[in-house]
Amino acid sequence: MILYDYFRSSAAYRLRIALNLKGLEAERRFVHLRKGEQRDPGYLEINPQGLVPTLIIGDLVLTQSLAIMEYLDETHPEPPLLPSNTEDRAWVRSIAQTIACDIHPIDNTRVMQYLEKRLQVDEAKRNDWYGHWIRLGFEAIESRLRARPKSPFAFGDRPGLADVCIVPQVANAGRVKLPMGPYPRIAAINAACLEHPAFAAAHPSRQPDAE
Ligand SMILES: N[C@@H](CCC(=O)N[C@@H](CS)C(=O)NCC(=O)O)C(=O)O
Repeated sequence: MILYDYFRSSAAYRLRIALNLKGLEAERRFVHLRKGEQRDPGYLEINPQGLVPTLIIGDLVLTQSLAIMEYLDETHPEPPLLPSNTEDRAWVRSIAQTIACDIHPIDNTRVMQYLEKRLQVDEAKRNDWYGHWIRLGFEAIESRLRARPKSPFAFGDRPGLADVCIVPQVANAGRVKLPMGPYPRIAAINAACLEHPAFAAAHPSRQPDAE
């Protein structure tokens, strides 16, 4: 199993956590996103979107962190990343997708670089943009978490797909010093997860390519 990774990539961070939760080890290949290595022809042959993560298992090339994590959950069911009940699975996926489909893509490296280089948006405005979309998503997630009984993790007593997406997104929020006060449930889940060894080992600062 080969993981194309970058320490600061929150999508790759999700997958690192999921692999750790499943007790799976991958050989790591690092793609330096700030140097533009994701657009090297060799990498584009592997992942034509020029994004990390990519997971290779034998002849199988897997892209898109949510799709990869669901694949891993089906092939390595223990411990499960999703609840057993259909309705609960839909709820957990909706939290994960709020982050992976609605917050993260608008704040992605290539979007931020487009704002900077093509549209000449200055750093303060770029940070405003970055924080704005996180706030909007976090408000919705906080409200959905509040509507459920309080639990250590997003859904129940063990971490799953929602937590795996929340923690890297909170790390991204920290990069623009977004105050977490308005999101006490998200902050508490993040704190609980950071104590968990699978999350701790996946932290960007603990990766071999960390700067
Ligand atoms: N939806 C994709 C997003 C992957 C993605 O956007 N990865 C970012 C890093 S977090 C990336 O490779 N960005 C490179 C770029 O924007 O040029 C997934 O969940 O895997």
